[in-house]
Amino acid sequence: MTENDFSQNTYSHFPKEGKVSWKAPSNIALVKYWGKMAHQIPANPSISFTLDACATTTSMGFGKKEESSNTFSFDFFFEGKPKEDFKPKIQTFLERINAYVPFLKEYHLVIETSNSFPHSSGIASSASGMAALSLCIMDIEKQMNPDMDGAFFNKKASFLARLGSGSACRSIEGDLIQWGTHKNIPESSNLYGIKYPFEVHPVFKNYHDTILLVHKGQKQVSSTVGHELMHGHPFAENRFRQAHENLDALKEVFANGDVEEFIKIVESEALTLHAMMMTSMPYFILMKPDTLEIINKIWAYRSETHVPICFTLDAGANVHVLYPESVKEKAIQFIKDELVEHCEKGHYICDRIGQGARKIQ
Ligand code: 2P0
Repeated sequence: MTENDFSQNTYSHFPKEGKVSWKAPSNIALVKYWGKMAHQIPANPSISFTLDACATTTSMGFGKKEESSNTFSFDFFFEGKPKEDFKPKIQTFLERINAYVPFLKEYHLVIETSNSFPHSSGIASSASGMAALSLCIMDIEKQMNPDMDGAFFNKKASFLARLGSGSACRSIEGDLIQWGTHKNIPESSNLYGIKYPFEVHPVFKNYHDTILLVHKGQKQVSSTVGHELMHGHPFAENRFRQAHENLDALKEVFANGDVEEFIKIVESEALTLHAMMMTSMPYFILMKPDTLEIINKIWAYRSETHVPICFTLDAGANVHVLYPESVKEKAIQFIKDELVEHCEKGHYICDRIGQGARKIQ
């Protein structure tokens, strides 16, 4: 499919008013997206577990304007309060998607959104937020075009979400989502995320992700700046090639349930992401001393007990601790005994792999 497939709009009617609500989850990348080209095209393919507990709920009220208009008009509320400083990001998003959902300018929108996780927890809300917003928009479009099938609905929601925030395109469906063209993954696309099309062993079907909130402050580097730093980065080409290779290697790992190989790839991806930031110009260290303490304790625990628990990182100091269902009790005990002391105010979030966004009401 190409961009054009998303701009063929046939509307049978324009509802006068209504309201739609969606809850979309966050996701955690196993092979990381880091670096992009124009129009939110990723520099390399990525793959993620869709999460369950960390989610954004968004409702969108819509009322037809009296007269046709060439501007967007919307009110925005975050956790029940008007939030003016979020509006420019939404405005930019609406402008980017205008060609694909031209009906939006015909409506006044009231957008209300809230997160299941605490604000400023260092958990990115852009993925779940842009996914929930895109699903609301698609829900309205579906009212105008009731024949739209479910597969197209999800694809276009992912396509729109990507234009808001790259990783958001992986937050529409569950449970393992791949985004970005890869020669050995049929149907893979730079334009939207797809459900991973190959065999996945049951061990990877109910993985846990306990998110250790090491540092809840504002991120030192925004993801936009981070992606930018891959332009002209001395290791960029090798890194992008490595992401392709890791996706190839994961095919067998997922099929066989090879948790040991999974751990090697996932931890290496996390450290590579941070290595890219440490070797860019300007350079950054986003890990905190407690991040390293946690990593070292996970390694020591794994080598002593052979419990297959591992970590991954986002573009920040928090640590995602990943483990299969079969070792859940042991992992939680270890986290409580040894890792929680490294969390800010002892805070952490128990999450797990999820099945994707859902409509509310
Ligand atoms: C990922 N991250 O694959 C990578 C790994 C963070 C670390 O995608 O500029 O918010 O909105 O497209 O998606 C975070 O970047 O960036 C991200 P934009 P996004 O999840």
